[in-house]
Amino acid sequence: MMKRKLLFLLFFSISLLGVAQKPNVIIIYADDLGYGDLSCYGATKIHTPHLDKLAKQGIRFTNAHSTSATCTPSRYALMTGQYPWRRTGTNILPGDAALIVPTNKITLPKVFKQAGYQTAIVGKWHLGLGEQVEKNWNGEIKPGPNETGFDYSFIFPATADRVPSVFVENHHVVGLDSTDPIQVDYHKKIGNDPTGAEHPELLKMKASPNHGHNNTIVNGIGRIGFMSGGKTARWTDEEMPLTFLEKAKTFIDVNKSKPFFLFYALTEPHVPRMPSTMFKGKSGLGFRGDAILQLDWAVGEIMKQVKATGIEKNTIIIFSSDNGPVLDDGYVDGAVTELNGHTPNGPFRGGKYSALEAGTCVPFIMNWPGKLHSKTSDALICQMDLLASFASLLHVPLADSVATDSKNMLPALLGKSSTGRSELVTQGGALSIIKDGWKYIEPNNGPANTGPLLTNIETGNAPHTQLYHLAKDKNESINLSGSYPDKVKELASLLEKIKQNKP
Ligand code: NG6
Ligand code: CA
Repeated sequence: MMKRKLLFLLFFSISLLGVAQKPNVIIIYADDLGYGDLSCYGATKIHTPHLDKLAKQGIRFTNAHSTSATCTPSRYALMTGQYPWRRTGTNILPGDAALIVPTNKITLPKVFKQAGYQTAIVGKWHLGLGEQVEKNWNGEIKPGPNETGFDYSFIFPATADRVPSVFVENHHVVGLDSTDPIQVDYHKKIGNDPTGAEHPELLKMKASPNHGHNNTIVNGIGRIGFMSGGKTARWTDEEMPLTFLEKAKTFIDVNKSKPFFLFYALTEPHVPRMPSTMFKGKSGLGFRGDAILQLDWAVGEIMKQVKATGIEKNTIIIFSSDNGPVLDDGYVDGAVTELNGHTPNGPFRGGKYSALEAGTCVPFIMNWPGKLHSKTSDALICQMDLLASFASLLHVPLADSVATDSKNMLPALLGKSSTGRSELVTQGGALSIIKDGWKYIEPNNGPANTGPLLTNIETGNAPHTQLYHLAKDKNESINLSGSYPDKVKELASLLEKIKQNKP
């Protein structure tokens, strides 16, 4: 009898220990940060000491990708472990869109929940809210992040340049005065608020011509979409990083003795770039550079908080970006005129919106003090793989039919293997496939450039076949499709199979 009790106690304490040892996981996800935007990725005109430290202590990946060259599809894939282009309606969403993440399927935060974690998202969401476009912003707004796996959410609904320009905590707009209800419309003006088009003299930052961004003015900045009401709830852009940081730090502190997963989705350096006063003018590269310094500072503050709460050794911090860089994305903010030789693309061609490498090849840092050795890894990995990788780390079983595009890359993520995925499909306007250091871009009839009147980025679109030997030609400058017809055939047919879900 005694023996059985002792054995039970032993097992009980081992299992408790097991729980206590599960690492906390923080994913810090930048918005529109390019491969070349950090000094640890080769930037010389801008200095990002906190991210450099994070990278130096951990693994710096040089061949890590978002699935897509814009925000919504990349975030959809990160959440669901599925290629976003398998489903329609996963492109850049308006601010009033309905939720596009299924509530009845596995998601990245649900993997953590199944392993007993507390989960939270703080920051940008951009995956829709509610059952439909027409919704009451003044009541309970659901489903949203809380229905897709997050115990706690403090978000803004879409992008910083889209209305409604308010924070939503769990299911409610923060700081809303019920006598001044919010209304949102993406087709026509609503209420009496001035718009950027009618009253450009009221703007503190001009909208670029041709882009739009001239609907309702919030905090002196013209937005995409119209809103009325909610005056007390509207955000001040300059305060946004501090607000998100405070929420993230509090979540870490409150949950320091449990395993937790925090998705800290920064707004920088997405437009409108309106940094806090302490960063305005600091980079010498205009507000885009200042926003990058601000982002680096926030990462440093999170590292400090992790240390201060005594959980540094047991906390994984992952840093990445949802898509590549863009300079003029809608506002006259100095990003183009004050670039000063900075190269957000790093060694790549293209950028945000592009099928070329700068669209999806982004910084990716994995930090786990005490567990990982300082290393640079060329393994081909994708953010979408985090779902299967953490399921493996935490022994959460995944049925064969779920999150099928997510691959377990744990050995690569932990630096135990330099081998990554056998292939990856990336999405700009066109789809591409990368395999064994080669890249094939599907022929398509889209424009070759987004145009000098807009973002002025090479899209990678071409009506003919493109094949690049990325391993030797990161810049995708020599199209080898004529010389390697067999390679073209192999990659085109593999892409077709993956599209039909039969890899
Ligand atoms: C584009 C917007 C751009 C930005 C982007 C979304 C125009 C002309 N441009 O449509 O400013 O909001 O959508 O960016 O409207 S993302 O990073 O969230 O994908
Ligand atoms: Ca983005």
